[in-house]
Amino acid sequence: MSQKTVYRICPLCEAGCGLGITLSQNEVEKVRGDADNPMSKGFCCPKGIALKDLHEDPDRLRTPMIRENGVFREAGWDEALALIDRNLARVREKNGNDAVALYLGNPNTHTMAGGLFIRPLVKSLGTKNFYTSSTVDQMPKMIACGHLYGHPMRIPVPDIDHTDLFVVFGANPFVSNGSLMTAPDIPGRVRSLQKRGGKMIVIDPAKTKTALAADRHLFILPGTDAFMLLAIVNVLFEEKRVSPGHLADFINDGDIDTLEKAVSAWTPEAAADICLVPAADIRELALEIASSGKCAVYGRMGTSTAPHGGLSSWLIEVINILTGNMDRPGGTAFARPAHVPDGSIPKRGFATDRWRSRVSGAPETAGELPAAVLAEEITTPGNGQIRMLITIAGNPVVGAPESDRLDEALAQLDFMVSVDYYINETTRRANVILPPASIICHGHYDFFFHGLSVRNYGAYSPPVLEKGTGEKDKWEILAHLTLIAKGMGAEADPGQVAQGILHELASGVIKSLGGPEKAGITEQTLIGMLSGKTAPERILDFLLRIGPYGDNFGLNPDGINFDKLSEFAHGMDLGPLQSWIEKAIATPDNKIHLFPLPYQDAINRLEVPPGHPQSGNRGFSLIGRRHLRTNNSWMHNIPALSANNPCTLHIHPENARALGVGNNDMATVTSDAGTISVPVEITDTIMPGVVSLPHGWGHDMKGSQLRVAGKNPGVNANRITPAIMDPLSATAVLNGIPVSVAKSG
Ligand SMILES: Nc1nc2c(c(=O)[nH]1)N[C@H]1C(S)=C(S)[C@@H](COP(=O)(O)OP(=O)(O)OC[C@H]3O[C@@H](n4cnc5c(=O)[nH]c(N)nc54)[C@H](O)[C@@H]3O)O[C@H]1N2
Ligand SMILES: Nc1nc2c(c(=O)[nH]1)N[C@H]1C(S)=C(S)[C@@H](COP(=O)(O)OP(=O)(O)OC[C@H]3O[C@@H](n4cnc5c(=O)[nH]c(N)nc54)[C@H](O)[C@@H]3O)O[C@H]1N2
Ligand code: SF4
Ligand SMILES: [Mo]
Repeated sequence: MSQKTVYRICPLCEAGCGLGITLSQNEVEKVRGDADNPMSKGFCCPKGIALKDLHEDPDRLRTPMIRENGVFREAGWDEALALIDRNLARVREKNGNDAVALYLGNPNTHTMAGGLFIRPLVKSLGTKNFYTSSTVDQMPKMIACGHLYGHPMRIPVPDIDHTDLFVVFGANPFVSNGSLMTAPDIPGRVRSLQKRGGKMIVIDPAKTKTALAADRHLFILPGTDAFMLLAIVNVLFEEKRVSPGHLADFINDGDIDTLEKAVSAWTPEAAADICLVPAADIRELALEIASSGKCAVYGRMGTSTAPHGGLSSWLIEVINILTGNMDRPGGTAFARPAHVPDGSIPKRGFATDRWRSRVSGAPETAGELPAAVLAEEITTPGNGQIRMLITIAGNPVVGAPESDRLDEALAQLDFMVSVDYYINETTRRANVILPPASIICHGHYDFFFHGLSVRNYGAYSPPVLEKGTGEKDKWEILAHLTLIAKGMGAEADPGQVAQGILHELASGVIKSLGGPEKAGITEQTLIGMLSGKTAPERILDFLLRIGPYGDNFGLNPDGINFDKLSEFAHGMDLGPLQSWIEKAIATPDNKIHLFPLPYQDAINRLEVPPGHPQSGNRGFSLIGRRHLRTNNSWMHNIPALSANNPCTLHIHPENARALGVGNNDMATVTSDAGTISVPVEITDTIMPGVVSLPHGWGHDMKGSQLRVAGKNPGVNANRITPAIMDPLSATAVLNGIPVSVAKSG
């Protein structure tokens, strides 16, 4: 039998490992790590291997589904799209554009369709009710970077391959494989760091796999990182170790003085009481950061989706800036991906709170309203109430706070559409589900994660297999929805949306050259020069050609384009991270806005969080936990990934003894939002007074059609997550939640 191996980037998580996929006829034989991929060098994880199982999963939808009288039936695309068209028009006519909400989940960032075709859809829906998983995730970092550097996606990445000191606050990249840091094989990269004499220090309320591999691990009480980070800044000033180096030209002196005053009260001693990190350890860490030639301070979920997440995410940047480590090889730096032309980010100035949510007045951030208010916006009557919801690659019933309330809210909608592979906890509420073709039948280019890569890198992966007859690519589905939202009907050709994107790009180029006469070229000629079979490929070709390494439509013959990139089956290494702030900075005045007003106010208002003993919490502080074989909520239908269900409550032996609970006993965990029951797992890897639960479980909801996941459902942690937000970023607080724990009766 004829066998061949094709190469592609894994689209499941931010690491973007190279995979070799062996095909025989039209079947996937096996998946393994691609040893020739310059970024991942053969590394991959069990989820990447499971791409075969995802592709073959009998529960994965192959045709649109329509729900009638509570039961789903298969439908054709024409019927499904026409039904959406009629209902969208009906709801908008009666209730206005804001009555239609859009929720985008995490996997959108892992598809070309998500990178290219979401923007036109959002524009054509014209609704203020735009939600994404960013507000249960990295929004605090986006907002901090928006203020500091001018754009929410100008996020510096730790140069883990060249740093001497890697300081990790609230992240577990040995398990998550890294986030806002595309670096396949973190364990290998950390080993190299240690081999060259460098160190990793981890600050986390749990002794995670990452913490176990670290040179030092400091336990910290959940939700108190902002206090410790303020103390680090305080020490930098006190010990005269503020030394921004080349960044000094980009910072106003006044900002540094104001900052020095603002942190003056936050000595390590003051912070130690709150964080339970000894003052000497905080001081030592601050001095190590200052003394290490090349240091990268990094923070993820534990610093963003925790109390004061906005402040912590900003303070991490501040420390990297004050020590001159930002925009420096070996410190943190902006990646320079091949598809983002230098200077293409408009220097408009950054602001949040440009509008507010209708019911509780939560601020807009980066054009979005927070996922934590979605439920109340659906259930609260009045002008602007959400009556229809479109979810795309999202499972907010599991991923967002107060899940029970959100689930009940979805049941009250007039109409709901989901673009998804499965009938799961969220999509079971949809009237129509539109499934994209299998994950390996799409071409792949990481529009988001090449911009967060620890090395500049580009890879295009063509579809591994042709999509099945009658299946649609994700971009086509999004384009159909866009045209429907534009009032052009269910039958309009999705290619029009792609043409629109290409024309917009071409007209931008011609405008930058002083108009068609001066440029001596038309939009049509530029578009006519493009390669690529599919619309996403042609748009990618355009972006690559005008990008920083591009062939500039032939003006730079050595540069790259889609055809050249495609020749590199394992992707193209574009070199290590560089210092290039002069070009990368996106603020209107080309300065780093070090200490924006909202952060000044936040420091003035700073209070010990509700989950803290000093706030009167006599119970526990609940945090989250990820496991290697999970990917948020959506891969538990793969037997190889869900056999050992890790959905247990981690609790310290001392606490377990006091409560009289043993391993595998059921415990009830109660917060302001509700109560759940979950098996206990006693471990001294968790700090006393803290308990942890993984999220993404709870697959036993009536109507879900996940046969494997349903057998081993676990419990949905967000049933007890209250809808509380960090005020700076409107991001949900998922860690540091006050709970009581008791042995189940
Ligand atoms: N296997 C697997 N990989 C994944 C995912 C998955 O579900 N499974 N999800 C992907 C996604 S969408 C994302 S966003 C990334 C997330 O990537 P990470 O942020 O690296 O992953 P987490 O496991 O959430 O790590 C957060 C850490 O913060 C700690 N923590 C909790 N509260 C606090 C606190 O208040 N302070 C401090 N300092 N630490 C705290 C937790 O103990 C935990 O170790 O992972 C991605 N990769
Ligand atoms: N308590 C707690 N809650 C959390 C977190 C936590 O740490 N603790 N983490 C948060 C984080 S970081 C995130 S990112 C969110 C994730 O929350 P969401 O992004 O809302 O949901 P996921 O669980 O990632 O589910 C993704 C959905 O997309 C579908 N899907 C997968 N691939 C594709 C595709 O290519 N196209 C389409 N159309 N659909 C696809 C899947 O079937 C699934 O229904 O959860 C958040 N919730
Ligand atoms: S680490 Fe992430 S990108 Fe790599 S194989 Fe696993 S899921 Fe895929
Ligand atoms: Mo995430």
